Amino acid sequence: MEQKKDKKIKTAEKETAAIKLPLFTLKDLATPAKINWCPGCGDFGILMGLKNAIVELGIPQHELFLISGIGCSSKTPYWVKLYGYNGLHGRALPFATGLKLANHKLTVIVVGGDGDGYAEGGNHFMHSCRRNINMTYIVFNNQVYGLTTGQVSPTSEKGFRTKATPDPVIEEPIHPIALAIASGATYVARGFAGDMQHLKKLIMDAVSHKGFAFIDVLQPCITFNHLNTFDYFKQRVYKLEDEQFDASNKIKAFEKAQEWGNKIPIGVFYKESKATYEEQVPALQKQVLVKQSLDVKTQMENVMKDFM
Ligand SMILES: Cc1ncc(C[n+]2csc(CCOP(=O)(O)OP(=O)(O)O)c2C)c(N)n1
Ligand code: SF4
Repeated sequence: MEQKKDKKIKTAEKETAAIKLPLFTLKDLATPAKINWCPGCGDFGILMGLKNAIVELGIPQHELFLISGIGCSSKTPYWVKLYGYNGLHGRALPFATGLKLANHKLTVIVVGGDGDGYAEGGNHFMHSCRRNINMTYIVFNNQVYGLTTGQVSPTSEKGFRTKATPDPVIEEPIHPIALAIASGATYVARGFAGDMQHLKKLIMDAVSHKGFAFIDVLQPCITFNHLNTFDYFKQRVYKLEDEQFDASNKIKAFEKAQEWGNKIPIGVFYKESKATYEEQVPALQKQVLVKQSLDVKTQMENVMKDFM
């Protein structure tokens, strides 16, 4: 009788151990700051996708760092309880690079708008892709400058006009997916703010990827972009995984990246396994930089000797 009871207790203990409880819940990621995006903005879907992905990934909060530039989308770090930094317009990626070099064990997620990432920060985007720094970059692409009330951005479509930019755009937009592939990013995907579950999975996949992971997210700005709306995208988006797209083929990925119009693909365009930047920096192989002791005196003496 006693033996049977022991066996039952042990089985129950084993079952309890097998259930993987989340380290924290969505509630733990809440901050006291009030969200001031326009009600109905696409940014909300991305925020929920991001928070759900963070909970499901189960990376401890103190090992995660959320970095942004300036813009409506760049306010995201205020509303997710992690280490965070709301930086300068267009300069989120250089800050993230510095942080990764100082402590490459941190999981770094960078967020911001299409103006921030493809205009003011366009140069940094290209070089972060080719360096293959192990971080995730999520661009909230609403094809307009939201925070500054509706100027056109590098992804605004030809013919697009806003109250702030009444003359129609005469330039061709850039193709962020094609640009990222051509620049050497090792994970390139597109999500849609109106499909939170799909976006959550992309974010989890991107954060788990070793190397520079980039997700361009279609994010309707309901206040300043009356062309690329939720309905516009709902009628056009389809999932690459539904057509068994081969994301290991760079040429095919590049070809697919050109598709924009009546049909807009979302999902993973390209994925490749390659050494990261951090793995190739000799000084980082022993220990994270912040934990290495600095013999400042000897180093300064050596620098002075070089100049003498
Ligand atoms: C160096 C610099 N240039 C311009 C600005 C003004 N500015 C602030 S946010 C912004 C654009 C925001 O658009 P986007 O990055 O697309 O983000 P959204 O607001 O649409 O999320 C601009 C031009 C600035 N703060 N700093
Ligand atoms: S201006 Fe546009 S992007 Fe900014 S919060 Fe409002 S709807 Fe969102």
